Amino acid sequence: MSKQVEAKVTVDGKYEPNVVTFKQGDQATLTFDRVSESGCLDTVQSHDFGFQKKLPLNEPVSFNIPTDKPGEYEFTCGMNMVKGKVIVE
Ligand SMILES: [Cu+2]
Repeated sequence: MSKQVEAKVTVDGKYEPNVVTFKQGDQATLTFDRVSESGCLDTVQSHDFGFQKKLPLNEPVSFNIPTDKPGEYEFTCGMNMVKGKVIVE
């Protein structure tokens, strides 16, 4: 059985943490919680995972993260300025 795991990233002018790690095969959820207006982080996107979404203030938004392939996957703000990383190992 694969394990269900959730990683939470607080969005407060940056991503905290900006690196999250999942194990291959886990049922992984990545949740962003934007808690301040600071910065340009009202959109999160990932070309690697193929998502782009608005992050309403204080309303966590979750994504299912595929973990079938080990590697490093990037997510960024809407303008590719602030970056974070998902590691599947
Ligand atoms: Cu930005």
